[in-house]
Amino acid sequence: MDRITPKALFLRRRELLKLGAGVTLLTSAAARARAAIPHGPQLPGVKPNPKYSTDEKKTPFDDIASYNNFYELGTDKSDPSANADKLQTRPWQVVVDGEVKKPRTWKIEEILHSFPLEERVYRLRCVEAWSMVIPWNGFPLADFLARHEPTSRARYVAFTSAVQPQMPGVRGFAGIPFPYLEGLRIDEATHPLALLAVGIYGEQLPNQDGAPIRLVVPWKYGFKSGKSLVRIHLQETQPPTTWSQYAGGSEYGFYANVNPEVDHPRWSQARERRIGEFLKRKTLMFNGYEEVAPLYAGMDLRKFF
Ligand SMILES: Nc1nc2c(c(=O)[nH]1)N[C@H]1C(S)=C(S)[C@@H](COP(=O)(O)O)O[C@H]1N2
Ligand SMILES: [Mo]
Repeated sequence: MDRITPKALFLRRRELLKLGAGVTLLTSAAARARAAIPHGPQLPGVKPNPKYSTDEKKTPFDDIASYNNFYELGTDKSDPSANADKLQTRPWQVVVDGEVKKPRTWKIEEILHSFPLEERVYRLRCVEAWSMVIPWNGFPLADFLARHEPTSRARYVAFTSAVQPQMPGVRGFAGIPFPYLEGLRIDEATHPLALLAVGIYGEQLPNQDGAPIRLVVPWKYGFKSGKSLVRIHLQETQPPTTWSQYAGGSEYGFYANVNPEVDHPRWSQARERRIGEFLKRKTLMFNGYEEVAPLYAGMDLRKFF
């Protein structure tokens, strides 16, 4: 056996320290939480939709499930995953009502059995100027709405997220009121890109990503995509939405289309940081989903931001 001299020990300690420093550098907040991020059950029968694919590198599962905005579970990025068990996802019901010929209260299991699941890889651009590339599993919102036969008076769709008393964020003052409310115009809601997601990477949505069912509207800032939905209400008038009421409506508009030319009052929207990348990249108009442009023909996107 080697005799370990004080000198050798010293060198080995130095090596270990160097190694330690390197590991610390590589260990992002997400990576540190990595080991602790549990995976949900696999979703059966998910078919990739090649129309909504991309060559871009997908954001790893652990980043998608540990760097979140979900104020009901806390306002720090790591709060929603840390408090994920404070969202109770069963039993779960989704009420669809308002301007529809067939209102219905769905059990989440009924929804999961009634709509074929696709995989769609979408960019997600948060208004805070970070982005991810996420392989969602879900089905078009248009298909879901059609089941309820919207009336001719259905011009808007209002989305309500769950409020549960044990959620840590809904008790104190998180800066916004709850329930979290979002809304779309009916032509936005029925655009083929608008998705109801129930999973990522072929697995049931992690709670922190909006289980058991959430909206995904990839050409709009992430805050338009309400999580953990309990009600979808079709109506004639534009619904109030959580962030568009913030700061007297001066900060976030109802439309919230990704637009590199319209800055947030407190920061630029021209560039974004893709999670996992160091250098910023240019933000694309409509987050790169230019096919939605006809929805806004004739509208001043600076006024209707
Ligand atoms: N109910 C609810 N939905 C929400 C939020 C929220 O705080 N509460 N945050 C929004 C914001 S700002 C973003 S960027 C996305 C983040 O989704 P992700 O955590 O799955 O990436 O969820 C959106 N949906
Ligand atoms: Mo966001």
